Amino acid sequence: MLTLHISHNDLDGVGCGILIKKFLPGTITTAYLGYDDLDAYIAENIHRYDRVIITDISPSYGQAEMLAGEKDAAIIDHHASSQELKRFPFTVHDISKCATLLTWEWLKNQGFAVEPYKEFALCVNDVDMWRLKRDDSLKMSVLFNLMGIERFEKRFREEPYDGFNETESLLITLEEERRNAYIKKAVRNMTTLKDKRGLTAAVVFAESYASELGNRIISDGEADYAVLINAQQKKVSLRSSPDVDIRVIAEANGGGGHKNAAGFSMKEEAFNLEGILKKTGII
Ligand SMILES: [Mn+2]
Repeated sequence: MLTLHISHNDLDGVGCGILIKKFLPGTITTAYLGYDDLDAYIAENIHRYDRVIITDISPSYGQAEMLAGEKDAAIIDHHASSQELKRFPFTVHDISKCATLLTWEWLKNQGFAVEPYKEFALCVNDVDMWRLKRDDSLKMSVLFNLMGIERFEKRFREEPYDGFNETESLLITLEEERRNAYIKKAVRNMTTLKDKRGLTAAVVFAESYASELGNRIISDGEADYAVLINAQQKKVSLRSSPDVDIRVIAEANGGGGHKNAAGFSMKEEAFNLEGILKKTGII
């Protein structure tokens, strides 16, 4: 049986990949994708596989309908934007848990011996759902960003998570020090303003550590939400306090996410490079 596993290219998505590859029998090909690439990838690739499993990311309704008609399929997701896919019997959808934890439960329900991976799944859940009740979950995220998808996947397929080893701990410490210095500097250069809705927005330019920076700004309580602009990649990340819905801003700009954590790519006209060049007299 040839299985195509498609997952999101972040920690939670790769956590799903680790569990699926570790426990499901047969030949499994995993592709880690961003939200924008999914439908085209499915259309181009599924004819070569007997089964398709999609985790932490969801196809369009039409694409899911097509899968329901012709493939052995499973979709495991927790994003509110894919709620409507719940009506397909092969969909596991629960916004209260991360996709890695949902995948862990899905495998457990099928009788796979996933118990040694419970801590890993709970740790990913803690950081992906921004619970931050554990002191190792942000460190897990740091390690993921340092190692990259392939090395991280290999590491945790080979051995379940039972604390970090000495080398991992050192890497994490060095990275945390660098991150804290970066965040301090970014916050110092933050602009706080009132938006159209009368909410306080904190705007920061940041190429790195957007999630951590957003989280810091929100937990400091100085703004209702944070706008983190990555000028290099023309991406905007949004983080908000629990009672403020910033997904509406992301969706109005063609992006998506959750109520308190969302993002979008800036269109050319929104990122006014020409304006900057003109105002500086370069052109
Ligand atoms: Mn997720």
